[in-house]
Parts: sequence; structure tokens; C-alpha cells
Amino acid sequence: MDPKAKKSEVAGADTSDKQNSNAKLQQLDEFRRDATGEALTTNHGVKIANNQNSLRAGLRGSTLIEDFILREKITHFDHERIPERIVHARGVGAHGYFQAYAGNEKYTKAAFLTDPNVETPVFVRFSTVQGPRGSADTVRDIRGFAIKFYTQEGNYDMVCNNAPVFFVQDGIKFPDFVHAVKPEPPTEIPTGASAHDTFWDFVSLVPESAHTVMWAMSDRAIPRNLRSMQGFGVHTFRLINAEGKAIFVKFHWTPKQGMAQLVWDEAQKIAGKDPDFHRRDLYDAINSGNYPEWELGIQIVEEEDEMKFDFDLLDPTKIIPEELVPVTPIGKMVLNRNVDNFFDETEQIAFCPGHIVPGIDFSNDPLLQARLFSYTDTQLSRLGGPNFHQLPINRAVCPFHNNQRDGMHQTFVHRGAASYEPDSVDNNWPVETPAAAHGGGFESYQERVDGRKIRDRSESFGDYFSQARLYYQSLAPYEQKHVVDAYTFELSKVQRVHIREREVKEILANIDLDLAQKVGKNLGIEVPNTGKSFKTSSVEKSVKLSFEAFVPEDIKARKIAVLVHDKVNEANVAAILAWAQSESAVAHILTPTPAPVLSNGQSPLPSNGMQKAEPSVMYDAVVIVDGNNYDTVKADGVATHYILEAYKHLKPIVFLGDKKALVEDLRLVMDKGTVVTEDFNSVSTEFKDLIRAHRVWEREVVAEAIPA
Ligand code: HDE
Repeated sequence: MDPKAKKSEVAGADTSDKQNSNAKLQQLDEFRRDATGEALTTNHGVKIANNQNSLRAGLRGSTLIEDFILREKITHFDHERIPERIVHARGVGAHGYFQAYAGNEKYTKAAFLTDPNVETPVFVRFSTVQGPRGSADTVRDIRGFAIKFYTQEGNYDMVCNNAPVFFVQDGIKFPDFVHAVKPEPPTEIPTGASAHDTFWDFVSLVPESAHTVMWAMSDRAIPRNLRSMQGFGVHTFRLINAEGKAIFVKFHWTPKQGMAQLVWDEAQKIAGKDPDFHRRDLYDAINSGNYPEWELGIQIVEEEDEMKFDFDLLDPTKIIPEELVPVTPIGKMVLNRNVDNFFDETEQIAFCPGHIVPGIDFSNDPLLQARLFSYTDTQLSRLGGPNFHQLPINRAVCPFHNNQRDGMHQTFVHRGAASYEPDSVDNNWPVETPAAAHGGGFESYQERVDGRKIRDRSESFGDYFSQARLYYQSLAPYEQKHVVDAYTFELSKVQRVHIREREVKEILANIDLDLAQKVGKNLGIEVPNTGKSFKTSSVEKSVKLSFEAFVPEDIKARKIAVLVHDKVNEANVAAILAWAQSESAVAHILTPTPAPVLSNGQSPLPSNGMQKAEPSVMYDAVVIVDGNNYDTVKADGVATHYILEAYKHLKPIVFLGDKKALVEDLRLVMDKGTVVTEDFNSVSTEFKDLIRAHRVWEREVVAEAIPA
């Protein structure tokens, strides 16, 4: 056979997302490599005749140093790793586009935010903060949500998190915070977790962290998937319009998919059963055409209103409650194409909050100011030199020219004698572009600055507890319970009792006495009945802080486990599959072994996976299908555990026909998420609503009796 006729499977080329393109993806096309039909060569193009053996002095002799083919291959291999990100090492990314809504000119002159006819290419990278590159996806942690917009006016990076606040107020404390949360130096334990002494030591000594720690102890820190998370710019930024007028803004990303969380027991189990759960979900959703979408919104504060709040707009430990300033939608983002190569794209992408374009500017938030320095600096050691902007994934799609030259990994061949400016040798190209209302060069906003050089913090940053309390008070009762459980779990892992006590008595008691007493009771720490009286927020409850405010309209890409055994009722299976397809949900037929099962009509039903290998924790809902097989199912520990675990994790379960008896036999308590019926179609609408709501929270107390 002609070797050239052999086809290779170019990564993912067969998935429909690969048909989506944009200016950035076309630029990347120039760099894509596909060896189909090509000869194996050295890096220098010499064809290799034998890739099986190194060059030896005799059949059983030593290897010869002249074997340049071996040396080149091993040398390259030896250097295949680069330093992982010091924080946010574990991540996953995808391509997509951003499209502005009409009418944003009054806020900004940034072209990509004002022209609704333009689809600006984006690359988004989601991440956890604490764990290394190989750590599990579902750990309790804040998630990174970094967006690179490849605009025609230059790259703009919006480097967000899924929480709107941060642990410290000043960048000078960031290394302290990160050292405290990272694995402890003597043991390098724990991986991907904040449940250890040094984290709680630091945060209990630094009360400005109280608000963000509360977010980290809430369901926000265990998202069900990355598609169901909000994103926040955290800092206050500025937008500047064509007339030069500036406004303060906070950026918000709201997922069209709604919000959904894991339950803690489930999160821990997934970390073992499928540590790649989140990245797999994102790849799968995009591969199957369920493109995740977010709406970008801004909270707008006029410059003259900067001081009108009971917190400082420059303090990154504070939100602006939406009751005070609503979110104005300004555009949408769709992720519609997976990467071809994780390392080349997701690992090598380099974000920096300092990458801005005309129409956007910074504020004086001292955390942001330190970030402006840190990100480019970290790329120098991570990506090996000052030319990381030339890596394909980092290149701007608009022209970029200057007199910066040489350096490690220079990939351009610069022409001309003048690499300085001004010059009269090359006619002074490239030239400056004066600032203008449209298409001009970047000009910093001329903020008036007046003050003494001082190493101190403004008193207006001094309120640490009122918004932590606001957050707690805004949660639904079951969400509050999760917060209590999370503090209890984490502090139970803290060995030094004085640290536990300090967190409960000096932090939690100042946030909310009830919270402190509940956590204290669990830990055996007495909390006196008198709290200190600290400032309270002007807003008592902020609706958008609870997951309750984000129930999606559809169940696209939600996953349903369909448990079947031999002699299953094929009519119901067909009904479930047809319904799931019509809802763009994912239904998997899960069988006792990977072999097909035989239905009651003797037809073979192909398996999408076996029940043991695709546990309930990977699904959002379960259906156990009827058939002439009750005794087999009842005696099958995998199947019954499947149901018990899904019930424990508050998932909607449909018991069809004879499987109704499992409710009693497994001693489950009936509730609205425990649906029994003969005919699947008769409950499909009810089931959809349950899956939209995602969990049956009212089951939580009863489910505590289920061992897991
Ligand atoms: Fe980062 N952060 N950060 N951070 N951060 C990094 O940059 C840093 C902060 C965030 O997917 C690093 O390229 C400092 C806030 C995300 O590649 C590093 C301070 C927010 C990502 C760095 C902060 C973030 C990073 C590590 C305090 C939310 C992942 C590798 C002054 C608004 C980006 C890298 C990606 C990554 C520094 C605080 C979000 C070391 C010094 C606040 C999403 O430069």
C-alpha cells in the first residue's frame, strides 16, 4: 500500500466545531502542522531511515555519541516541559467570538465594544488557582476566567475570576497569600486544597480576606462545570468614550447556561473518578455543538459618584451590590471551537491585565496596579524570553510593529537599518499615531493625581465584614448550610487548634454570629452570644448572589444517565433518547458491562458506557428503565448504589414501571425529584424542569441518612 494513501486522524478535524473560524483561527492556520503523507525527518529536514534503533558499536555494543538522530530526539524530549503558571496552573481553553450589542458608544470608543457587526475572536482559559497542572478539576477553589480579545486595535486581556472579590487589597500581600494557600513547604501537601493550617492561619490573621473566603466556602467554589459560572473583572476599570468622557465600570459575565454547582461529597468523588471532569465537559459541549455563551455586562458609576458608596470603589474586596447599580448588558461571547493542541494554545497563551486598547483604562486599585507588572514578568520565565507575544496563540491579528529587536526565540526577520526612533534612514517608520476619537493611538486617561508619596492604606478600605455578612445573608438557607459545612470541613483539617479558634471567634463571629455559632458547635468551640458591632452594608440582601437567580431556560448539554439491563423496555428507552435529543441534552445508555443489552423485544441496545465506569456523579439526572428484570437489578449493587448516590447528591431520578419498587426497597423518601411513572413521555416536562433546577434541595436533610 502506498504509505501516502494512509490517512491520519488530524486532532478533532472531524468535529463540527472545527468548521468555525475567525481572523485569529485563520492566522493560526498558517502555523498548523499536519504530517499526513509526509516523511519522518530530523528537525533539520533529514529523512530518517530507522526510528527503532539507536546507532551501536556492534549489535550488542554501546551507543555511539555520533548518533545525531538519537541525540536530537532525546535533547528535545528533555526540554519539553516549561514552568507551569505559579498560580492558575491547571486550566483549559477554547476559541470563540465576542459580539457587542448596539448602543455602547456612549460608554467607550473601543471599536470591538461598539460595532455590533464585528465578531471579535477570543480565546478563553478557565483555571483553578491552587493546584498544579495535573491536579483535579473539581477541588474547592476560585476559578480563573481569562479572556483574550484579538481586536483590530490590539489584544485586550480581561483576566477575570468567578468571584467578584479578592482575598487581599494590595498586591504586596499577594505572594504571602499564595504561599499560605499553596501546599505546605515541608510536605507539599495538600494538592489543590485550601483545607490546611497555613491557609487558615493567614486568612484568620488578615481580616480583609473574610469576604472572599466566604465565597470560597460557598457553592461558587465548586462549580458543576465551567460553562455554568459567572465571571467578574473584580477591579474597577474605566471606559472612555470618543469625547474623552470616562466612567468607572465593573465587568460581569453571566452564563446563558444558568449556574450550577456540585455538592461537596460529589466534588471529592469526581476528583478521583474523573479528575478531568471540567475540561472534558467543555470539550464535549463544544464538540457536540452546544456552544457555551455568556453575556457581558457592566456596572456603571459616573466619575462624580466615585465617593458615594459606603465602601471604596478601589477596594477589590468589595462588590457593588446590583441593588445599588444594576448590570447593563453590552455584548455576548460564544465559545465554538476547541484547540488542536493543548500545549501550543492553552499552555502558551499569556494573559496580562495591562493589555488594554483605546477606550479602556485602569483604576488605582492597588491590587490591579501590582497585577499590571506581574503578568508580563511571569511570562519571561514561563515562556522563556521577551518574544512570547510572537507565539502563534499570543499574536495580535492586527499589524504590530516597533523597534524592539532580537531576544530569545525571535521568529521575525526584521528588515531595515533603523531599529530606533526617530530615524532618517528608514523614513522614520513605524510612526506614532496621535490619539483620536476613532482609530487613534493609545492615550492614558488624564486622571488628576495629587498626594504625598506614602506607604499606607486608605481608611476607606477598613471595613472587612459588612459585605461578607451581606453575602451570607443573601444566600438561600441550603446555600448557607453549605457554607457552614465547608468552614467545618476545612477547619477540621486544620491541626493547630488556636488557628481554628481565631477563625471562628475573630472572623466568623464578626461576620455573622449565627454562622460562627454553627461552625463553632461543629468544632467544639464555644462562641459567646455577643458579637462585636461592626459596620453593616447599606443593602440587606443582594438577590444575584444566590444561585437561585440563575436557573437556565433549557437543559442543553445537561447529562442524563439511562440505566438499562437485559430485558429492558425498549419503548421507554427510545422515548428518552428522542426527548433528550429534542432538548439538546445528552442521554447515555449505561449498561452493566460494555456489551449491548438485549431489550424486551430482543433487540441489542448499544452501550454508551458501563455503570461502574460512568458513575452517577458524572450525570445531572438519572432514569432507571423498566423491564422484566427487577430481581436482577435489585441484586445488582452497582445499579442500586447508582440510585442511592444520585439520590444522596439530590439529583432528579425517574423510576419507570417495575423500578418504582426500588423507592421502597432502597428506603428512599418520595419528593418532587423522585418521579415514578409507567410512561416516560408523561413526565418529560416535569423532568426537564427538575433538571433545569438541577438539584432537589429540599431533599438535603433526608438524604443525610443515606450512607455515602
Ligand atoms: Fe492573577 N496571576 N494575580 N489574579 N490571575 C496570574 O499570570 C497576580 C489576581 C488570574 O489563564 C499569573 O500568566 C498578582 C486577581 C487569572 O493564564 C501571575 C495578583 C484576579 C490567571 C498572576 C493577582 C486574577 C492569573 C500566573 C495580585 C482576578 C490565569 C501565570 C496583585 C481578577 C490566567 C500568569 C491564565 C494568573 C499574578 C490577583 C486572575 C503570577 C500579582 C485579583 C484568571 O502573573
